[in-house]
Amino acid sequence: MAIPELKKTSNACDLRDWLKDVKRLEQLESISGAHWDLEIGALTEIILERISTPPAVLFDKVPGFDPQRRVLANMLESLERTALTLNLPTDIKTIPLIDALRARLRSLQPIKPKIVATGPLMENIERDDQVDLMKFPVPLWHEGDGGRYLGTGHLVVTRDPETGLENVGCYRVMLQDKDKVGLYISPGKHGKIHYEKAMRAGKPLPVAMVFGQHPLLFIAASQAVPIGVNEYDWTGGLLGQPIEVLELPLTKLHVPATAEIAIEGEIMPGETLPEGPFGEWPGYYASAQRAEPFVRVQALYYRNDPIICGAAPFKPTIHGMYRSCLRAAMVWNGMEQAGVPDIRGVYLPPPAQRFMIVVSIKQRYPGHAKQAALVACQCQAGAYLGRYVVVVDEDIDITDLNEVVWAMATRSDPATSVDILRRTWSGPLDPIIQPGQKGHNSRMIIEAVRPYEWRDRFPAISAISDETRERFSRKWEKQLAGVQVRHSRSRFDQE
Ligand SMILES: Cc1cc2nc3c(=O)[nH]c(=O)nc-3n(C[C@H](O)[C@H](O)[C@H](O)COP(=O)(O)O)c2cc1C
Ligand SMILES: [Mn+2]
Repeated sequence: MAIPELKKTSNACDLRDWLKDVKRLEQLESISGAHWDLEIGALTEIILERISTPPAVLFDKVPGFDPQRRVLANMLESLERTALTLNLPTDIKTIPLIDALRARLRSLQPIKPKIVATGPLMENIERDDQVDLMKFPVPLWHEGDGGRYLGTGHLVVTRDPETGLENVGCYRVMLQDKDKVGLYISPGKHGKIHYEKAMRAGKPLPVAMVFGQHPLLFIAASQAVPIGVNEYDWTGGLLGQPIEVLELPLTKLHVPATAEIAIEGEIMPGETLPEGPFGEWPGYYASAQRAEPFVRVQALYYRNDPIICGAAPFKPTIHGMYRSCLRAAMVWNGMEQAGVPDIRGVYLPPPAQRFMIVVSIKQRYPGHAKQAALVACQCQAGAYLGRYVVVVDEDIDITDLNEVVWAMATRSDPATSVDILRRTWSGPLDPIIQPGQKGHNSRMIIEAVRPYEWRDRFPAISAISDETRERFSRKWEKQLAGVQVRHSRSRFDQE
Protein backbone atom coordinates (compact mmCIF):
# COMPACT_ATOMS: atom_id res chain seq x y z
CA MET A 1 0.00 0.00 0.00
CA ALA A 2 1.24 3.53 -0.76
CA ILE A 3 2.11 5.43 2.40
CA PRO A 4 0.16 8.68 2.63
CA GLU A 5 2.37 11.78 2.48
CA LEU A 6 3.27 13.46 5.74
CA LYS A 7 1.64 16.83 6.04
CA LYS A 8 3.97 19.45 7.55
CA THR A 9 2.33 21.19 10.45
CA SER A 10 3.04 24.80 11.27
CA ASN A 11 4.05 24.24 14.84
CA ALA A 12 5.22 21.61 17.21
CA CYS A 13 2.46 19.40 18.48
CA ASP A 14 0.02 21.74 20.23
CA LEU A 15 -3.15 20.32 21.83
CA ARG A 16 -5.04 23.56 21.04
CA ASP A 17 -4.42 23.15 17.28
CA TRP A 18 -5.46 19.52 17.52
CA LEU A 19 -8.72 20.59 19.21
CA LYS A 20 -9.42 23.03 16.37
CA ASP A 21 -8.95 20.20 13.87
CA VAL A 22 -11.26 17.94 15.90
CA LYS A 23 -13.88 20.68 15.94
CA ARG A 24 -13.59 20.89 12.15
CA LEU A 25 -14.20 17.12 12.05
CA GLU A 26 -17.35 17.75 14.11
CA GLN A 27 -16.09 15.38 16.79
CA LEU A 28 -15.76 17.78 19.74
CA GLU A 29 -18.43 18.27 22.39
CA SER A 30 -18.34 20.35 25.52
CA ILE A 31 -20.20 19.67 28.74
CA SER A 32 -20.49 22.38 31.37
CA GLY A 33 -21.02 21.90 35.08
CA ALA A 34 -20.16 18.22 35.61
CA HIS A 35 -18.68 17.58 39.08
CA TRP A 36 -15.18 16.13 39.58
CA ASP A 37 -16.61 13.57 42.00
CA LEU A 38 -17.58 10.70 39.66
CA GLU A 39 -19.72 12.85 37.34
CA ILE A 40 -17.03 13.56 34.69
CA GLY A 41 -15.95 9.91 34.78
CA ALA A 42 -19.50 8.55 34.60
CA LEU A 43 -20.50 10.87 31.71
CA THR A 44 -17.36 9.85 29.81
CA GLU A 45 -18.29 6.20 30.31
CA ILE A 46 -21.96 6.70 29.35
CA ILE A 47 -20.97 8.50 26.12
CA LEU A 48 -18.59 5.65 25.24
CA GLU A 49 -21.34 3.12 25.93
CA ARG A 50 -24.02 4.84 23.89
CA ILE A 51 -22.32 6.31 20.85
CA SER A 52 -20.60 4.17 18.26
CA THR A 53 -18.31 7.04 17.17
CA PRO A 54 -17.84 8.82 20.50
CA PRO A 55 -16.75 12.48 20.32
CA ALA A 56 -13.92 13.98 22.34
CA VAL A 57 -15.48 15.77 25.32
CA LEU A 58 -14.22 18.95 26.95
CA PHE A 59 -15.63 19.40 30.45
CA ASP A 60 -15.69 23.02 31.66
CA LYS A 61 -17.28 25.01 34.52
CA VAL A 62 -16.55 22.21 36.95
CA PRO A 63 -18.29 23.25 40.20
CA GLY A 64 -15.90 24.73 42.75
CA PHE A 65 -13.13 25.53 40.25
CA ASP A 66 -12.05 28.28 37.91
CA PRO A 67 -14.62 27.69 35.12
CA GLN A 68 -11.95 27.66 32.41
CA ARG A 69 -9.82 24.93 34.02
CA ARG A 70 -10.97 22.05 31.87
CA VAL A 71 -10.77 18.27 31.50
CA LEU A 72 -10.59 16.62 28.07
CA ALA A 73 -11.76 13.00 27.73
CA ASN A 74 -12.05 10.47 24.89
CA MET A 75 -9.23 12.06 22.87
CA LEU A 76 -8.49 9.05 20.67
CA GLU A 77 -11.78 7.15 20.71
CA SER A 78 -12.52 7.39 16.99
CA LEU A 79 -10.68 6.19 13.91
CA GLU A 80 -10.78 9.72 12.45
CA ARG A 81 -9.14 11.30 15.52
CA THR A 82 -6.58 8.50 15.67
CA ALA A 83 -5.71 9.15 12.02
CA LEU A 84 -5.61 12.93 12.62
CA THR A 85 -3.24 12.46 15.55
CA LEU A 86 -0.93 10.21 13.53
CA ASN A 87 -0.98 12.73 10.69
CA LEU A 88 -2.82 10.34 8.34
CA PRO A 89 -5.86 11.12 6.16
CA THR A 90 -8.99 11.20 8.33
CA ASP A 91 -11.05 9.14 5.85
CA ILE A 92 -8.69 6.15 6.13
CA LYS A 93 -10.09 2.71 7.07
CA THR A 94 -8.81 0.57 9.98
CA ILE A 95 -6.49 -1.92 8.25
CA PRO A 96 -4.99 0.72 5.90
CA LEU A 97 -4.36 2.90 8.98
CA ILE A 98 -2.57 0.02 10.71
CA ASP A 99 -0.62 -0.68 7.53
CA ALA A 100 0.41 2.97 7.09
CA LEU A 101 1.37 3.23 10.75
CA ARG A 102 3.53 0.13 10.64
CA ALA A 103 5.32 1.45 7.56
CA ARG A 104 6.07 4.65 9.48
CA LEU A 105 7.25 2.72 12.54
CA ARG A 106 9.50 0.54 10.40
CA SER A 107 11.30 3.47 8.82
CA LEU A 108 11.15 5.84 11.78
CA GLN A 109 14.29 7.95 12.25
CA PRO A 110 14.16 9.71 15.63
CA ILE A 111 14.47 13.52 15.43
CA LYS A 112 15.77 15.38 18.49
CA PRO A 113 13.43 18.04 19.85
CA LYS A 114 14.20 21.72 19.50
CA ILE A 115 14.88 23.33 22.87
CA VAL A 116 13.19 26.72 23.02
CA ALA A 117 13.58 29.44 25.68
CA THR A 118 9.92 29.81 26.56
CA GLY A 119 6.41 28.88 25.50
CA PRO A 120 2.74 29.11 26.48
CA LEU A 121 3.36 26.71 29.38
CA MET A 122 5.19 29.53 31.18
CA GLU A 123 2.13 31.82 31.26
CA ASN A 124 1.66 30.91 34.94
CA ILE A 125 4.43 29.87 37.32
CA GLU A 126 3.99 28.85 40.96
CA ARG A 127 6.79 27.79 43.26
CA ASP A 128 7.10 26.01 46.63
CA ASP A 129 4.31 27.15 48.99
CA GLN A 130 2.27 28.64 46.12
CA VAL A 131 1.88 25.22 44.46
CA ASP A 132 -1.73 24.11 44.81
CA LEU A 133 -2.87 21.18 42.71
CA MET A 134 -6.19 21.16 44.57
CA LYS A 135 -7.19 24.13 42.40
CA PHE A 136 -7.46 21.86 39.34
CA PRO A 137 -10.65 19.86 38.62
CA VAL A 138 -9.08 16.42 39.01
CA PRO A 139 -11.72 13.71 38.46
CA LEU A 140 -12.58 10.65 40.48
CA TRP A 141 -12.88 8.54 37.32
CA HIS A 142 -14.44 5.27 38.52
CA GLU A 143 -16.59 4.44 41.52
CA GLY A 144 -14.10 2.04 43.10
CA ASP A 145 -10.98 4.19 42.68
CA GLY A 146 -8.94 4.91 45.79
CA GLY A 147 -8.28 8.52 44.79
CA ARG A 148 -8.52 11.28 42.19
CA TYR A 149 -6.26 10.68 39.19
CA LEU A 150 -4.58 13.73 37.69
CA GLY A 151 -2.43 11.59 35.40
CA THR A 152 -4.19 9.13 33.10
CA GLY A 153 -3.39 10.58 29.66
CA HIS A 154 -0.15 12.35 30.53
CA LEU A 155 3.67 12.28 30.50
CA VAL A 156 6.12 11.36 33.27
CA VAL A 157 9.68 12.49 32.48
CA THR A 158 12.69 11.02 34.29
CA ARG A 159 16.41 10.68 33.63
CA ASP A 160 18.53 7.57 34.09
CA PRO A 161 20.76 8.47 37.06
CA GLU A 162 23.63 6.47 35.53
CA THR A 163 23.44 7.12 31.78
CA GLY A 164 21.69 10.51 31.85
CA LEU A 165 19.20 9.36 29.18
CA GLU A 166 15.75 10.90 29.47
CA ASN A 167 12.53 8.86 29.24
CA VAL A 168 8.89 9.83 28.84
CA GLY A 169 6.38 7.26 30.11
CA CYS A 170 2.70 7.26 31.00
CA TYR A 171 2.34 5.92 34.55
CA ARG A 172 -0.80 6.75 36.49
CA VAL A 173 -0.63 9.74 38.84
CA MET A 174 -2.87 10.15 41.89
CA LEU A 175 -3.49 13.46 43.60
CA GLN A 176 -2.19 13.10 47.17
CA ASP A 177 -2.13 16.68 48.42
CA LYS A 178 -1.79 20.22 47.12
CA ASP A 179 1.92 19.60 46.45
CA LYS A 180 2.21 15.81 46.37
CA VAL A 181 1.34 13.34 43.62
CA GLY A 182 1.66 9.56 43.92
CA LEU A 183 2.57 7.37 40.99
CA TYR A 184 2.44 3.69 40.16
CA ILE A 185 5.01 2.30 37.74
CA SER A 186 4.96 -1.41 37.01
CA PRO A 187 8.12 -3.54 37.03
CA GLY A 188 10.46 -3.22 34.05
CA LYS A 189 9.08 0.10 32.79
CA HIS A 190 11.79 2.63 31.97
CA GLY A 191 10.72 5.08 34.69
CA LYS A 192 10.83 2.23 37.22
CA ILE A 193 14.40 1.39 36.22
CA HIS A 194 15.38 5.04 36.81
CA TYR A 195 13.60 5.04 40.16
CA GLU A 196 15.29 1.84 41.29
CA LYS A 197 18.74 3.11 40.31
CA ALA A 198 18.22 6.37 42.23
CA MET A 199 16.90 4.56 45.31
CA ARG A 200 19.82 2.10 45.29
CA ALA A 201 22.19 5.06 45.27
CA GLY A 202 20.18 6.64 48.13
CA LYS A 203 19.49 9.74 46.01
CA PRO A 204 16.26 11.59 45.16
CA LEU A 205 14.87 11.05 41.65
CA PRO A 206 14.01 14.31 39.84
CA VAL A 207 10.68 14.01 38.01
CA ALA A 208 8.71 16.24 35.64
CA MET A 209 5.11 15.54 34.67
CA VAL A 210 2.82 16.95 31.99
CA PHE A 211 -0.96 16.84 32.35
CA GLY A 212 -2.29 18.02 29.00
CA GLN A 213 -0.48 17.78 25.67
CA HIS A 214 -1.00 16.81 22.04
CA PRO A 215 -2.31 13.21 22.05
CA LEU A 216 0.58 12.01 19.86
CA LEU A 217 2.87 12.62 22.83
CA PHE A 218 0.52 10.55 24.98
CA ILE A 219 0.74 7.76 22.38
CA ALA A 220 4.54 7.97 22.49
CA ALA A 221 4.56 7.82 26.29
CA SER A 222 2.10 4.96 26.58
CA GLN A 223 3.13 2.62 23.75
CA ALA A 224 6.30 0.59 23.77
CA VAL A 225 8.93 2.91 22.31
CA PRO A 226 12.15 0.85 22.58
CA ILE A 227 14.41 1.48 25.58
CA GLY A 228 17.14 3.97 24.77
CA VAL A 229 14.90 5.89 22.34
CA ASN A 230 13.64 9.13 23.83
CA GLU A 231 9.89 9.48 23.29
CA TYR A 232 10.25 13.13 22.16
CA ASP A 233 12.75 12.02 19.48
CA TRP A 234 10.34 9.25 18.47
CA THR A 235 7.45 11.73 18.19
CA GLY A 236 9.60 14.05 16.07
CA GLY A 237 10.53 11.09 13.88
CA LEU A 238 6.90 10.12 13.38
CA LEU A 239 5.96 13.72 12.50
CA GLY A 240 9.01 14.27 10.33
CA GLN A 241 9.94 17.45 12.24
CA PRO A 242 11.24 18.20 15.74
CA ILE A 243 8.82 19.00 18.52
CA GLU A 244 9.55 22.04 20.70
CA VAL A 245 10.46 21.52 24.34
CA LEU A 246 11.47 23.67 27.32
CA GLU A 247 14.14 22.76 29.84
CA LEU A 248 12.61 23.13 33.30
CA PRO A 249 14.81 25.21 35.64
CA LEU A 250 14.99 22.93 38.70
CA THR A 251 15.30 19.42 37.28
CA LYS A 252 16.63 20.30 33.78
CA LEU A 253 14.07 17.81 32.46
CA HIS A 254 12.25 18.59 29.21
CA VAL A 255 8.54 19.17 28.65
CA PRO A 256 6.64 20.30 25.52
CA ALA A 257 6.64 24.10 25.19
CA THR A 258 2.89 24.04 24.53
CA ALA A 259 2.08 21.71 27.44
CA GLU A 260 -1.06 22.67 29.32
CA ILE A 261 0.16 21.92 32.85
CA ALA A 262 3.55 20.70 34.09
CA ILE A 263 5.14 20.08 37.44
CA GLU A 264 8.66 19.36 38.55
CA GLY A 265 9.88 17.90 41.81
CA GLU A 266 11.56 14.91 43.40
CA ILE A 267 10.84 11.44 44.73
CA MET A 268 12.71 11.09 48.05
CA PRO A 269 14.31 7.77 49.02
CA GLY A 270 12.14 5.70 51.34
CA GLU A 271 9.05 7.93 51.14
CA THR A 272 5.73 6.33 50.17
CA LEU A 273 1.99 6.99 50.51
CA PRO A 274 -1.04 4.74 49.93
CA GLU A 275 -1.87 4.55 46.18
CA GLY A 276 -4.79 3.00 44.28
CA PRO A 277 -6.73 1.02 43.57
CA PHE A 278 -7.48 2.29 40.06
CA GLY A 279 -9.68 0.76 37.31
CA GLU A 280 -7.23 -0.71 34.81
CA TRP A 281 -7.41 -1.48 31.08
CA PRO A 282 -8.56 -5.12 31.32
CA GLY A 283 -11.66 -3.71 33.03
CA TYR A 284 -10.80 -4.80 36.58
CA TYR A 285 -8.99 -3.74 39.71
CA ALA A 286 -5.97 -6.02 39.68
CA SER A 287 -4.67 -5.02 43.09
CA ALA A 288 -5.67 -3.31 46.29
CA GLN A 289 -4.24 -0.10 47.73
CA ARG A 290 -0.44 -0.26 48.17
CA ALA A 291 2.39 1.92 49.42
CA GLU A 292 3.95 3.64 46.39
CA PRO A 293 6.40 6.51 45.89
CA PHE A 294 5.24 10.09 45.44
CA VAL A 295 6.68 13.31 44.05
CA ARG A 296 7.16 16.38 46.24
CA VAL A 297 6.17 19.12 43.81
CA GLN A 298 8.50 22.14 43.84
CA ALA A 299 7.17 24.05 40.86
CA LEU A 300 3.95 24.21 38.85
CA TYR A 301 3.56 25.72 35.37
CA TYR A 302 0.38 26.12 33.34
CA ARG A 303 -1.11 27.83 30.33
CA ASN A 304 -3.99 30.21 30.75
CA ASP A 305 -7.24 28.20 30.93
CA PRO A 306 -5.40 24.89 31.15
CA ILE A 307 -6.80 21.55 29.98
CA ILE A 308 -6.10 18.29 31.82
CA CYS A 309 -6.03 15.39 29.33
CA GLY A 310 -7.70 12.29 30.75
CA ALA A 311 -7.46 8.82 29.26
CA ALA A 312 -8.77 6.72 32.13
CA PRO A 313 -9.34 3.13 31.05
CA PHE A 314 -12.94 1.90 31.14
CA LYS A 315 -14.22 -1.61 30.44
CA PRO A 316 -12.62 -2.43 27.07
CA THR A 317 -16.03 -3.53 25.74
CA ILE A 318 -16.77 0.16 25.15
CA HIS A 319 -13.50 1.66 23.91
CA GLY A 320 -9.80 1.31 23.12
CA MET A 321 -9.82 0.89 19.32
CA TYR A 322 -6.77 3.16 18.93
CA ARG A 323 -4.71 0.99 21.27
CA SER A 324 -5.71 -2.06 19.20
CA CYS A 325 -4.47 -0.30 16.05
CA LEU A 326 -1.11 0.66 17.58
CA ARG A 327 -0.41 -2.80 18.97
CA ALA A 328 -1.58 -4.46 15.74
CA ALA A 329 0.92 -2.37 13.76
CA MET A 330 3.75 -3.50 16.05
CA VAL A 331 2.76 -7.19 15.96
CA TRP A 332 2.40 -7.09 12.15
CA ASN A 333 5.92 -5.63 11.87
CA GLY A 334 7.26 -8.27 14.27
CA MET A 335 5.69 -11.03 12.14
CA GLU A 336 7.06 -9.57 8.94
CA GLN A 337 10.55 -9.27 10.45
CA ALA A 338 10.32 -12.95 11.37
CA GLY A 339 9.65 -13.73 7.71
CA VAL A 340 5.96 -14.72 7.79
CA PRO A 341 4.72 -14.14 4.21
CA ASP A 342 1.36 -12.96 2.86
CA ILE A 343 -0.06 -11.36 5.99
CA ARG A 344 -3.18 -9.47 4.94
CA GLY A 345 -3.94 -7.89 8.30
CA VAL A 346 -3.41 -8.02 12.06
CA TYR A 347 -5.95 -6.75 14.58
CA LEU A 348 -6.69 -6.97 18.29
CA PRO A 349 -10.46 -6.87 18.92
CA PRO A 350 -10.82 -3.89 21.31
CA PRO A 351 -12.82 -5.78 24.00
CA ALA A 352 -9.96 -8.26 24.37
CA GLN A 353 -7.04 -5.91 23.69
CA ARG A 354 -3.79 -7.88 24.10
CA PHE A 355 -5.73 -10.98 25.13
CA MET A 356 -6.65 -11.75 21.51
CA ILE A 357 -4.71 -11.35 18.27
CA VAL A 358 -6.43 -11.99 14.94
CA VAL A 359 -4.33 -12.46 11.83
CA SER A 360 -5.51 -12.87 8.27
CA ILE A 361 -3.26 -14.58 5.73
CA LYS A 362 -3.39 -15.79 2.17
CA GLN A 363 -2.37 -19.41 2.80
CA ARG A 364 0.70 -20.39 0.79
CA TYR A 365 1.89 -23.73 2.19
CA PRO A 366 1.00 -26.39 4.78
CA GLY A 367 1.72 -25.03 8.26
CA HIS A 368 1.59 -21.37 7.19
CA ALA A 369 -1.36 -20.68 9.50
CA LYS A 370 0.37 -22.30 12.49
CA GLN A 371 3.57 -20.38 11.80
CA ALA A 372 1.65 -17.09 11.62
CA ALA A 373 -0.09 -17.83 14.94
CA LEU A 374 3.05 -18.87 16.79
CA VAL A 375 4.99 -15.83 15.66
CA ALA A 376 2.08 -13.44 16.32
CA CYS A 377 1.82 -14.54 19.93
CA GLN A 378 5.54 -14.83 20.59
CA CYS A 379 7.14 -11.90 18.75
CA GLN A 380 8.18 -9.13 21.13
CA ALA A 381 5.14 -6.91 20.58
CA GLY A 382 2.67 -9.80 20.94
CA ALA A 383 4.24 -11.94 23.65
CA TYR A 384 3.13 -10.19 26.84
CA LEU A 385 -0.25 -10.82 28.45
CA GLY A 386 -1.92 -12.59 25.54
CA ARG A 387 -4.46 -15.43 25.52
CA TYR A 388 -6.00 -16.31 22.13
CA VAL A 389 -4.58 -16.14 18.61
CA VAL A 390 -6.96 -16.68 15.73
CA VAL A 391 -5.76 -17.11 12.15
CA VAL A 392 -8.30 -16.55 9.38
CA ASP A 393 -8.29 -16.49 5.58
CA GLU A 394 -7.95 -13.27 3.63
CA ASP A 395 -11.67 -13.00 2.87
CA ILE A 396 -12.49 -12.35 6.56
CA ASP A 397 -12.78 -8.75 7.75
CA ILE A 398 -10.75 -9.04 10.95
CA THR A 399 -11.94 -5.68 12.27
CA ASP A 400 -15.48 -7.11 12.44
CA LEU A 401 -15.90 -9.52 15.36
CA ASN A 402 -18.96 -11.04 13.70
CA GLU A 403 -16.82 -12.11 10.77
CA VAL A 404 -14.11 -13.47 13.07
CA VAL A 405 -16.62 -15.47 15.09
CA TRP A 406 -18.19 -16.78 11.89
CA ALA A 407 -14.75 -17.98 10.72
CA MET A 408 -14.08 -19.63 14.07
CA ALA A 409 -17.50 -21.29 14.08
CA THR A 410 -17.30 -22.64 10.55
CA ARG A 411 -13.62 -23.13 9.66
CA SER A 412 -12.20 -24.65 12.84
CA ASP A 413 -12.69 -28.06 14.41
CA PRO A 414 -11.48 -28.12 18.02
CA ALA A 415 -9.89 -31.58 17.81
CA THR A 416 -7.62 -30.59 14.95
CA SER A 417 -7.51 -26.79 14.76
CA VAL A 418 -6.47 -25.87 18.29
CA ASP A 419 -3.15 -25.91 20.17
CA ILE A 420 -2.24 -24.74 23.65
CA LEU A 421 1.12 -23.20 24.62
CA ARG A 422 1.87 -23.38 28.32
CA ARG A 423 3.93 -21.22 30.70
CA THR A 424 3.93 -18.17 28.42
CA TRP A 425 4.51 -14.58 29.53
CA SER A 426 1.74 -13.05 31.64
CA GLY A 427 1.77 -10.22 34.15
CA PRO A 428 0.25 -8.66 37.28
CA LEU A 429 -2.87 -7.39 35.45
CA ASP A 430 -4.00 -10.86 34.25
CA PRO A 431 -7.40 -11.29 35.96
CA ILE A 432 -7.59 -15.10 35.59
CA ILE A 433 -4.32 -15.76 37.44
CA GLN A 434 -4.62 -15.94 41.22
CA PRO A 435 -2.91 -13.34 43.38
CA GLY A 436 0.48 -14.67 44.44
CA GLN A 437 0.71 -16.84 41.30
CA LYS A 438 0.95 -14.15 38.62
CA GLY A 439 3.70 -14.61 36.06
CA HIS A 440 2.79 -17.33 33.57
CA ASN A 441 -0.38 -18.06 31.65
CA SER A 442 -1.16 -20.02 28.48
CA ARG A 443 -2.06 -19.32 24.85
CA MET A 444 -4.66 -20.95 22.63
CA ILE A 445 -4.01 -20.99 18.91
CA ILE A 446 -7.10 -21.36 16.78
CA GLU A 447 -6.67 -22.05 13.09
CA ALA A 448 -9.94 -20.78 11.66
CA VAL A 449 -8.82 -21.15 8.06
CA ARG A 450 -10.06 -23.47 5.32
CA PRO A 451 -7.91 -26.57 5.93
CA TYR A 452 -4.92 -26.28 3.60
CA GLU A 453 -5.21 -29.83 2.16
CA TRP A 454 -8.73 -29.40 0.81
CA ARG A 455 -9.12 -25.62 0.78
CA ASP A 456 -10.20 -25.69 -2.90
CA ARG A 457 -13.05 -28.08 -2.13
CA PHE A 458 -14.25 -26.20 0.99
CA PRO A 459 -17.98 -25.26 0.72
CA ALA A 460 -18.62 -22.10 -1.26
CA ILE A 461 -19.89 -18.99 0.54
CA SER A 462 -23.54 -18.16 -0.05
CA ALA A 463 -23.31 -14.36 0.16
CA ILE A 464 -23.65 -12.17 -2.95
CA SER A 465 -20.41 -11.45 -4.77
CA ASP A 466 -18.70 -8.06 -4.58
CA GLU A 467 -19.66 -7.32 -8.19
CA THR A 468 -23.33 -8.15 -7.61
CA ARG A 469 -23.40 -6.03 -4.46
CA GLU A 470 -21.78 -3.15 -6.32
CA ARG A 471 -24.12 -3.42 -9.33
CA PHE A 472 -27.37 -3.51 -7.38
CA SER A 473 -26.23 -1.01 -4.76
CA ARG A 474 -25.60 1.45 -7.55
CA LYS A 475 -28.86 0.70 -9.34
CA TRP A 476 -30.97 1.01 -6.15
CA GLU A 477 -28.86 3.68 -4.47
CA LYS A 478 -31.63 6.21 -3.78
CA GLN A 479 -34.08 3.73 -2.31
CA LEU A 480 -31.40 2.04 -0.22
CA ALA A 481 -30.23 5.42 1.14
CA GLY A 482 -33.77 6.21 2.24
CA VAL A 483 -34.14 2.85 3.97
CA GLN A 484 -30.83 3.45 5.71
CA VAL A 485 -31.71 6.93 6.95
CA ARG A 486 -35.06 5.72 8.28
CA HIS A 487 -33.67 2.69 10.06
CA SER A 488 -30.15 3.37 11.35
CA ARG A 489 -30.41 5.45 14.46
CA SER A 490 -27.87 5.93 17.22
CA ARG A 491 -28.31 4.04 20.44
CA PHE A 492 -29.20 7.38 22.09
CA ASP A 493 -32.30 7.67 19.90
CA GLN A 494 -33.55 4.23 20.80
CA GLU A 495 -34.01 5.04 24.47
C1 LIG B 1 -4.00 5.14 29.81
C2 LIG B 1 -2.75 4.37 30.17
C3 LIG B 1 -2.39 4.26 31.49
C4 LIG B 1 -1.24 3.58 31.86
N1 LIG B 1 -0.91 3.49 33.17
C5 LIG B 1 0.23 2.87 33.54
C6 LIG B 1 0.59 2.82 34.91
O1 LIG B 1 -0.11 3.31 35.77
N2 LIG B 1 1.74 2.22 35.24
C7 LIG B 1 2.55 1.64 34.30
O2 LIG B 1 3.59 1.13 34.65
N3 LIG B 1 2.21 1.64 32.99
C8 LIG B 1 1.08 2.25 32.59
N4 LIG B 1 0.73 2.27 31.27
C9 LIG B 1 1.58 1.60 30.28
C10 LIG B 1 2.83 2.39 29.96
O3 LIG B 1 2.50 3.73 29.67
C11 LIG B 1 3.59 1.78 28.77
O4 LIG B 1 4.03 0.51 29.13
C12 LIG B 1 4.76 2.63 28.28
O5 LIG B 1 5.43 1.92 27.26
C13 LIG B 1 5.72 2.96 29.39
O6 LIG B 1 6.81 3.75 28.92
P1 LIG B 1 8.29 3.18 29.00
O7 LIG B 1 8.34 2.05 28.02
O8 LIG B 1 9.15 4.35 28.61
O9 LIG B 1 8.52 2.74 30.40
C14 LIG B 1 -0.42 2.97 30.88
C15 LIG B 1 -0.80 3.07 29.54
C16 LIG B 1 -1.94 3.77 29.17
C17 LIG B 1 -2.33 3.85 27.72
MN1 LIG C 1 10.71 4.56 27.19
